[in-house]
Amino acid sequence: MVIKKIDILECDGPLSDAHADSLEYIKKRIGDATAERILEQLIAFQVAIPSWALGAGGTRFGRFSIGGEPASLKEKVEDVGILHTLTGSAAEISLHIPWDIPKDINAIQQTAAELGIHFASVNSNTFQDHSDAEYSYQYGSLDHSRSEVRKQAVDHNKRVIDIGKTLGAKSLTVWLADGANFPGQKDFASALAHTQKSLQEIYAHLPEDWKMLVEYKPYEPNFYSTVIQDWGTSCMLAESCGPRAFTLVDLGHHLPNTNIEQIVASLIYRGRLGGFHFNDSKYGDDDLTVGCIKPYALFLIFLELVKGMEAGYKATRLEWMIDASHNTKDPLEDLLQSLDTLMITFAKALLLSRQALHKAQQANDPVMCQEILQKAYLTDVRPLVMEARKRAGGALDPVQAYRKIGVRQQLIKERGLDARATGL
Ligand SMILES: [Mn+2]
Repeated sequence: MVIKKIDILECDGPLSDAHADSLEYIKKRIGDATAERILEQLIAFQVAIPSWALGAGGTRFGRFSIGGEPASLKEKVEDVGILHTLTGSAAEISLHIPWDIPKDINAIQQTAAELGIHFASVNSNTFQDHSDAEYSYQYGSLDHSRSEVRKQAVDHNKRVIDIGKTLGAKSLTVWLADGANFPGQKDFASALAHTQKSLQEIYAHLPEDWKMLVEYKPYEPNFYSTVIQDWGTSCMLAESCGPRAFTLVDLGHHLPNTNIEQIVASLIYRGRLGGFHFNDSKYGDDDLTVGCIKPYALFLIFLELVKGMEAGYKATRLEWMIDASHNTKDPLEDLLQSLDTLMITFAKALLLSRQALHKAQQANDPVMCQEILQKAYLTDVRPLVMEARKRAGGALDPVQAYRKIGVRQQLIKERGLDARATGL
């Protein structure tokens, strides 16, 4: 299904006057030049959609299909096309291998090109057994005690790089489930040493213009220990590989109340922040809609990101990705909400007066520091986000347009009620 421009304009029609008034109001408050500066950066802001988040996610207790799910990679790319058409900010798709191995590279590239979609980081998967593999990953992959299992996992990562190359991707994301469920089960040091050596072998296979992103997670699916448990371990491993290895921060991969914005600042300081998996959580790796639980924490994270970017942090083009799972919402509607929140939060961070904050910090004036943060955070920047979408050809209100156009009903008609996305 392809959304027509005329349909979007029809949905925008009744909202246009109110939008023009709101835009004029905020422009008066923050000034035309600031508004235009923020609009420019919002229009350029592109987020990668994960290929595994376009169908119903489910939990270990069950899975509820939503109908019209994308059953092939082509349909997944088309779904990202729908999101991009409605928002102008989802020009990338991040693939999961082996869930999404392209069968016809040329055809998939053509579909993506027609929709203006690029291939972002490719994700390897050694957290489940592959049907064509000789060895099981039940007790680990890159960290495994047996060298033949480690070799199989390293070879899988090399293959993922090779597939990504044919699609024009420029990075590999590695997330390991490796760890232990019980005390005494694994030798910590040798598991870490094996992981480091395996990552170095994968890194050696990277093309010159590629980078490797190493994701960390404190627990789950192993509940006692995880080999790459935190940002420090990830950073240490990245540094042991070389200049094109970086840490990837997944917001849900932290213990409750972790100061993620400080982690971001430390990684930028070290030149090792490579990318993000955005989501939100209440308790653990809940993979909920971005900003639905802790919007202020997200704002503080964006402040550090914007500070780094404004200070010229260019160790790599930061990769912005969403990593979410949907059990009760239509995945496409949920992703539209996440994209909207990311744009809103980015705009607020861009609005903050960096100079004023620096001055207040130097003067050791915590009251004024907080005033400056609140002023930016409490400004309603939605008219700027709507305007950015409008200028990029998207809809003023993407969720409303999605429903008015009847996208899900149309997808169910085209693909059937039983269509099921690949994944776990
Ligand atoms: Mn992730």
